[in-house]
Amino acid sequence: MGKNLSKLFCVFAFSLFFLISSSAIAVERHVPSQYPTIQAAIDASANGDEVVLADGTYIGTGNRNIHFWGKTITLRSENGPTHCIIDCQAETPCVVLIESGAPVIEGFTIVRCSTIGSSPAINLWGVSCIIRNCIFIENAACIYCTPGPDTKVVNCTFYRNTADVKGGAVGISTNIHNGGVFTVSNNIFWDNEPNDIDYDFHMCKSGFHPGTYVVYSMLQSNWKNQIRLFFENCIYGQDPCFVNTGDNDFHLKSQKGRWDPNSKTWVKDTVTSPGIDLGDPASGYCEESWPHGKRINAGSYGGTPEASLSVVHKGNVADITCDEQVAAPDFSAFSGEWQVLDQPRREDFNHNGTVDMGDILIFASNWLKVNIDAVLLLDKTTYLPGEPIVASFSNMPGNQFDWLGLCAKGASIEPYAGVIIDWYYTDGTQISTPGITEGFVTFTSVLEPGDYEVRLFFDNGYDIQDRKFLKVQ
Ligand SMILES: [Ca+2]
Ligand SMILES: [Ca+2]
Ligand SMILES: [Ca+2]
Repeated sequence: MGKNLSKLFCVFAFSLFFLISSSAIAVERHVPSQYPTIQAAIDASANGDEVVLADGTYIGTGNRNIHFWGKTITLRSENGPTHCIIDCQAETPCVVLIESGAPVIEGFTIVRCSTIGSSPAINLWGVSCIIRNCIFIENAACIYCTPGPDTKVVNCTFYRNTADVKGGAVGISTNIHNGGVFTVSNNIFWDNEPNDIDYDFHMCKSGFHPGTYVVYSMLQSNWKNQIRLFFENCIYGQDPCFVNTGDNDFHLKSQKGRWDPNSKTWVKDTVTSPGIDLGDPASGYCEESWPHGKRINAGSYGGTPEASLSVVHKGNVADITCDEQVAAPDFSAFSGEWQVLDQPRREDFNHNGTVDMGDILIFASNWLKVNIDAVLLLDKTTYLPGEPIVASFSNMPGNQFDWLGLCAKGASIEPYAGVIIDWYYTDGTQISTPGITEGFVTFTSVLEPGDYEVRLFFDNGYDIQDRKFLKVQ
């Protein structure tokens, strides 16, 4: 073997050893099958490990007042927050993260942590932590945070939490650490006392914190931006349409369907939550079941196969990899999911609760299709009453009866009688011309001040292909 070749071989062998050994380092530690408590599993963990909790309710010593000891690990549920509950029974804090490590906490329902005036459910001190897909219910303050360099609370639901002074759901301070950006995105806050999120200004005497950003979230109160606390692309005071708060079912209602964990089926509602497709456009939607609207939902199930279905038919149902074509990688992902389900799966295309022959047929009918979404744009987002609304469209299929409709924002998708205020075919008339794939129509209805949307449809159909919101004021 030549010198260079043997050197190359050594590099290859070393790389292979490193790959194998580094993949062997990360360990899944299961509670309660391998470790009796959450703390026992964390104590045994090294950086990179995952502590995975089976469905169940976790109470008592070792399952509250959990310390991460500065470890960068993931603490997650096996099957999402619906049946994985950490109940602190009004005792000391659930989770304490202090000063080091960059852990992830994912997929729990966290209830009854602490009493008013004591520690909150999760106490962060200068830690770059990600908390996602969690539900916080009836805690005495949920998250008290001195943000680390990059701290995120993503896709969580906060319901009926209470703090003694400020921030029933999330409180922020900067008293010790030089914090970084704290991002609170894609969340739903509802019925928290005395309010959803707030700054503890008494604690802001030292240190520097560039800001907390609350983005793409639903809040009950109409917040204004203030020093170090900024709200962007949020909606305020609108009912999130939870399925059943009395039964702790925080799935969002949808006329297209939402997962019912009791019957393990998809169920259709008479309303559609405004939290569906509300999340950050930069957040990944691809794990959501189709129709996902090509946008992540707000709340605890956003970005998961359990996310409630969108009314917007963007993308292709069989494009599991979300790369705009149905090809071998999609089949590879699909064939791995052939089974009866007790959890929703992206691959259950027809939403009947199993990945089966019906889904195979849907997959086959979409095989090798390349997707190009129809696109709708408005000339403005805010109009005066009576001001023309110009809606342009492109990538349309050119059917004779492709059409555009104007209606109230969030109006029912069925029945349509009385919902559509004004409509035109793509030729701008109510007579129609075939072969038009791009162009514009102008709505001239005099609208009362309020929130509206324009919807795009194919061939006299009622499935929304794209929509844009507008305000008249
Ligand atoms: Ca969605
Ligand atoms: Ca694909
Ligand atoms: Ca199916």
